[in-house]
Amino acid sequence: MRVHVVSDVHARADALAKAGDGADALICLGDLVLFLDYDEPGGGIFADMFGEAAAVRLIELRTQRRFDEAREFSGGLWAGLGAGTPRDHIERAIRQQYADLFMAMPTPAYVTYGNVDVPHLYDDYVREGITVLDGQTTTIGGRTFGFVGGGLRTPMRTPYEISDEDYAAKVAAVGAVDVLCAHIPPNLPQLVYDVEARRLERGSSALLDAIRDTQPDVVLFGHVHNPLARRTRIGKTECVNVGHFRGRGTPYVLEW
Ligand SMILES: [Mn+2]
Repeated sequence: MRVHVVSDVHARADALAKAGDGADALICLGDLVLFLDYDEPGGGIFADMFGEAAAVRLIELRTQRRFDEAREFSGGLWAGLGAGTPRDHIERAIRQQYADLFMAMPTPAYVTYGNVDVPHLYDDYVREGITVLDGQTTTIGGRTFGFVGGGLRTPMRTPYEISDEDYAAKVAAVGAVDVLCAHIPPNLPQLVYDVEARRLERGSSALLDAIRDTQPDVVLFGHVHNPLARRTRIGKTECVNVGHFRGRGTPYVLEW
């Protein structure tokens, strides 16, 4: 059995279309949408709407952790759009990305949400052969897989951030599995520190506790685009950041 795993696709529909070549199934750990492109500020929904210079400015403010100023800056731009609410503008752009990505996605695919995803929009684009799982399990090639989507609260206020309590409830709902899949890493410093952004992203302590308690064979996640460590071991459990698919364009391979 060979499964290809991607995360942080961020609108790479071209590479996503080929990500299942040679695999029995595809797993996607979320972050399909590209809102702000930290690597190429001219890309993404924000730059499409307000231009590259505005995107550079917003990235600068966020990188300097000036989150209140960042919100004030982007709020002013949204207000200047005039007719229609900002929500309408951004939802149209996100819908276009989901339409392209779910069309390109190889099947069978098992998908969970990232912190920049908008779960309530999925129903309009998910098609035959694509299964969306969040706080749920499934069996792939005789092994049980658990999926925990979304991120935890941050000052960035990305669309799918939930409370630590709600996140822990999803981890508990998944329970003991062979392979545990999440968007964010277990909360270990070497897994949550981004060496490019030079900051700690949010990892989950509930995931970490569950790994220690239930010892899955493998834990797969993404979210941290340039982690200090790509993998680590917790007891007998191999923990792997499957990589920033937008940047790499190739999937992580899991075989058994
Ligand atoms: Mn991401």
